Amino acid sequence: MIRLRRIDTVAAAASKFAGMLMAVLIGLSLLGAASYGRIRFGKRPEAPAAGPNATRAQDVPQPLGVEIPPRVVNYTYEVINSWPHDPQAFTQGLVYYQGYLYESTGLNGASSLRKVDLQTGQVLNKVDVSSDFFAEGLAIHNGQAIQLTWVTKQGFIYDLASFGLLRTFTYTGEGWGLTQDGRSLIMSDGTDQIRFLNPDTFQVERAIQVRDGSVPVTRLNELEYVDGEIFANIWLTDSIVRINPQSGNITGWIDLTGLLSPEDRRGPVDVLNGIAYDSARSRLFVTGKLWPKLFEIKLKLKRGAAHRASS
Ligand SMILES: [Ca+2]
Repeated sequence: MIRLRRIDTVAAAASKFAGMLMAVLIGLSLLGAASYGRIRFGKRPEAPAAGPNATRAQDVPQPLGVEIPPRVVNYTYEVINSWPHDPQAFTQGLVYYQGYLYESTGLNGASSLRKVDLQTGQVLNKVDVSSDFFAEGLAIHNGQAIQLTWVTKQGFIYDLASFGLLRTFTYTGEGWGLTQDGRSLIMSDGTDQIRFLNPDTFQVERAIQVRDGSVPVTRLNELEYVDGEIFANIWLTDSIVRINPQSGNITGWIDLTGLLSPEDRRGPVDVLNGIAYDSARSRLFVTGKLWPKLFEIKLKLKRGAAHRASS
């Protein structure tokens, strides 16, 4: 009995010790969890300012150091209107401004700046660019038309009303697309980079690298600033991407496959290129190089598998 009691006592002591140990362990683990939680959630990076379609799972705890990419929305289109477009115009820049289209056309010997009537496609004013240059992107800023050239690192500034050449400017790299956000000129150069230039000095203020998730997206061509986002044609594709101008993140892919009908492709048409936006009436215009038509389109959500730059 004594032996049994002793065993009971030892068992009771062991049980008591185990209970205390458990309490200590639980306490330590609670402290650890609280500390870990502060590191894990307290240092979660803030989401950058994003476009209307970029959302982040703000309320869902994310693993330490892992950025959740913005949601990329896929769009198709609906044609609202179509109008004639000069099939000789190798469109490299397109702008809608105060009731008219302005267009920059490329190719050495065929480059020009044009003022175009939207509904008839009639060229109302035109100035030819020297055959030494292959004209590219076009933006209108402060009553002036600003035109890039492809590989000659020289841009032209025209008076918008007279099309008189006011001056030239230079830049580094290639010139592809050009638009403006009211403050800066926004320029693509065929890479995944978009540069923001001071419109008076043409100095680079900042640059963004365009990414679909973590995948760089290159060949960004004609540009348009649309309600706080940058739209860009991807050269050699039927796609336009929507880009967050702060982060460079792609927020949407617009698939324009089939926009130009087989009948309209009888001539020597080239690729989709040319985006213009009528901000007053929220009208989005698109065309292509040597396309016989220009379209007003409306974006529609696309069902099905997500398009990623890596696919
Ligand atoms: Ca444009």
